[in-house]
Amino acid sequence: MATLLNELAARGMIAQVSDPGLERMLEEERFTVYAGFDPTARSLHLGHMLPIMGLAHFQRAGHRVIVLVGGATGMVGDPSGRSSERNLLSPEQVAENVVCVRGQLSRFLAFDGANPAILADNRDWIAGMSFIDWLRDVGRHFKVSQMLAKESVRKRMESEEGISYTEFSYMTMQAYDFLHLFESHGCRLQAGGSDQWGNITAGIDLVRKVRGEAAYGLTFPLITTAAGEKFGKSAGNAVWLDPELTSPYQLYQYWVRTDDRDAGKYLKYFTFMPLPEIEALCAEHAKAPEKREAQKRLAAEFTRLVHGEQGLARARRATDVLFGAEIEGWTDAELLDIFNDVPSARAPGAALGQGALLVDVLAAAGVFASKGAARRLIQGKGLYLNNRRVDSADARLTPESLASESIAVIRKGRKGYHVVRFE
Ligand code: YSA
Repeated sequence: MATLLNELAARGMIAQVSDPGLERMLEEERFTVYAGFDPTARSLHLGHMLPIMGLAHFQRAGHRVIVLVGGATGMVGDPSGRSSERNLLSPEQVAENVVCVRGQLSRFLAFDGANPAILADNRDWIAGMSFIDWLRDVGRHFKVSQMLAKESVRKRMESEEGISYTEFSYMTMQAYDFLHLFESHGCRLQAGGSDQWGNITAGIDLVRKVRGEAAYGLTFPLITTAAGEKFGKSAGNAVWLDPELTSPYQLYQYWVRTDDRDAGKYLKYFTFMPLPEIEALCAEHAKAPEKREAQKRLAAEFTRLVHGEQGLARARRATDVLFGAEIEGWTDAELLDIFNDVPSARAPGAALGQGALLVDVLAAAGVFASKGAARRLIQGKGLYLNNRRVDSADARLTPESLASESIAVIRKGRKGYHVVRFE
């Protein structure tokens, strides 16, 4: 049997460990491990999923897991991995984000059963401390020279903008969290992306100084794409876990578009598929990459993990529509999501009840330059209404011509989609 760290390493999920003895200790003792997430937005994004998957592996191996949402640290802003100062969020914004992020985190780990995970908020132990107490009880354990040597601070000190005292102090808060969780829950291990190394080691040092005991750290690699683009971005926008911000269909499509060079890596990171199964799938994929089997499996596994079986079914049904499946029984919102980048036109809703000629309406709406052009396409068997071929140039619209509350989808030829909104 592979050890937990062996398995994580084989999945490419380990960047650094603070102590080579950690692998053996994790086999011999049950550890409590934590990772933190700052509520900087109302949703987590794909990058956050690597530490979450990491924690899930720990939980599956029988260790106790704490997920921390940074109600206090989110008020300050972590300088790690950032080249410029953050805009401070308002207390109301942070509080609102905490609620949303907590809800998301609670879905990926087991919070009941024999080994339940714990959800913590550092606001609970930091917000009540006075500034004077903080400087006397926490601050005095930190040497400024060591703080300045951390990469997160050093990089910013070298930049023109520098670093504010606020962000400079961030690491003391995260270090104090580790000490607090050590004392309250016997937590001896902190995990996070590799940008968190400085904050994690600050906590390890604090536990040693204050308690004279050993604590450990482990980081996951920060994900970058083979093409050198920022991971988890689609056309410059973050891919979110909140279905209101990134629909299940968009999420599914993000993974389907994964570069062949990244597919195997992401299957290891973002699914619980056993490694031999991933290797077999990748071997099959290499024989016929154009089928995108590895990407499709990745998209399916991940969409199911985040949005459940129903969300996956919706994403797949939406994908089928783009490949020509008949379009019926959708909502306007769903269709606008699927066809978000195709031209759209408006037509009068009355045309449906009056049985207007399709060619007249399409020409008036600007989908065709003229009625003649529409007719010619129908005669050439190239016009589709809701992905059903229009067989007659005399076809008329009816209320049944709609695919949702107010939308009909027109297709010219194989891929020329237009959305027509009847209002
Ligand atoms: C941690 C511990 C505390 O006691 C208090 C607060 C924190 C939060 C931490 N300082 C932080 O700011 N984390 S984060 O909200 O920016 O990201 C959450 C986790 O996702 C971090 O471990 C981060 O390294 C990881 N992450 C984000 N994007 C990533 C990624 N990991 C891998 N690849 C990416 N692209």
